[in-house]
Amino acid sequence: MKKLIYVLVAVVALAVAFVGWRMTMSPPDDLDLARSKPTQAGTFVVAVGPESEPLLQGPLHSWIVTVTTPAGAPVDDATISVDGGMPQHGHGLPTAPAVTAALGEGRYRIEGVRFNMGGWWELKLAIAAGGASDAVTFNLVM
Ligand SMILES: [Cu+2]
Repeated sequence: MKKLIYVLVAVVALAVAFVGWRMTMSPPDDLDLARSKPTQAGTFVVAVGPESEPLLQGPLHSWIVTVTTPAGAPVDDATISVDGGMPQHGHGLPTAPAVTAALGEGRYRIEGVRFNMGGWWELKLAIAAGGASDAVTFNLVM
């Protein structure tokens, strides 16, 4: 019985140490922080940016997403869904951001974005337009 308790204590201690270690991990040195890039299959080119700077940790903010074809033509009929999280912490976004307006010229406003802690965040966009769908992931370090 005592042995079992020792084992349990050791397992809990290891789990706590692992979580602590993950929380304090720094992002990879070669992390791609580009705010504009082609989607995974090259269907679209996407640019993202907060609607207002500075980007603060804590409050809700809006982002502007600009979608174009590889040739640079704006894509105005896109359906965009937003996902993301912190790869090193194993959790998703604290909110459920969504597109609230198509602004024309391939621009869309995403509202409800919040980064509630420091570290490496991923913002993942799934984009469908004109019968094609593709996805892109942006990295951010808060
Ligand atoms: Cu986190």
